[in-house]
Amino acid sequence: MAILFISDVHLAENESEITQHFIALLDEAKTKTESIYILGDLFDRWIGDDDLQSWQQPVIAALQSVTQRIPCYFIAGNRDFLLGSAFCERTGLTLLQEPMMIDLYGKKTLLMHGDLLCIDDKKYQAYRITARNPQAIQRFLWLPLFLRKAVAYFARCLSKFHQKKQQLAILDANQDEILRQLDIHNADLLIYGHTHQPGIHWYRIGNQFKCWIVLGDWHNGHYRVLWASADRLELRSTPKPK
Ligand SMILES: [Mn+2]
Repeated sequence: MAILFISDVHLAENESEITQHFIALLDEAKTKTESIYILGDLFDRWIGDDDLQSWQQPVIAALQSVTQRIPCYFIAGNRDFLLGSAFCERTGLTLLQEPMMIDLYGKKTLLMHGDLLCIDDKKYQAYRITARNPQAIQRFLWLPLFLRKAVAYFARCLSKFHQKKQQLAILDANQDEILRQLDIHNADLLIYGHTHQPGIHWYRIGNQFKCWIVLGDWHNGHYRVLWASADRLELRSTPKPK
């Protein structure tokens, strides 16, 4: 058996191939895994559980079908942190807070979306504190849908503008922060996504090894997942990179 980790699928109405592949992956995982962890940015945009659209129906049905058999956990990303209890009740997803510690076949493992690790991007971290304030979220969700759509559109434009101005290194996870998080949670392994820089990293402290795994996104024609089993951790990409 295995445990499947995915993040940054960025499901969207105009990305039907990604949606199809995600549904097929859930179908495969149903029989080959014992649980699934989705570490954020499953949806490219989420402005409230009441904004259901017809293209999402097959995704909801696939999630329902999988959660009837195995647990499927969700940690919110920066794009879909407004995904709430109504959607989780409908689909059977279990919402987890971050950072979340789990026991992964005996390894003390810390799970995050990953944006919290990008501490060099001070403007983003300041925005994050404001945007994640429970009262601010409540006020936003009270707005009618058309206003929420407009706010989300402008926020996305500002974010794109901000990212263009920044050096890539500032938008990446900070290694000292990764090691600090591993240390304060006494974890052996950290799994996160967000930065779209998939890879497995090792770091030696004395005679101890710490490991962090960055999940990949699903764009540029590659569908990236992490299959974890008792004896191996494997980042898979479909199709295989050339
Ligand atoms: Mn993200």
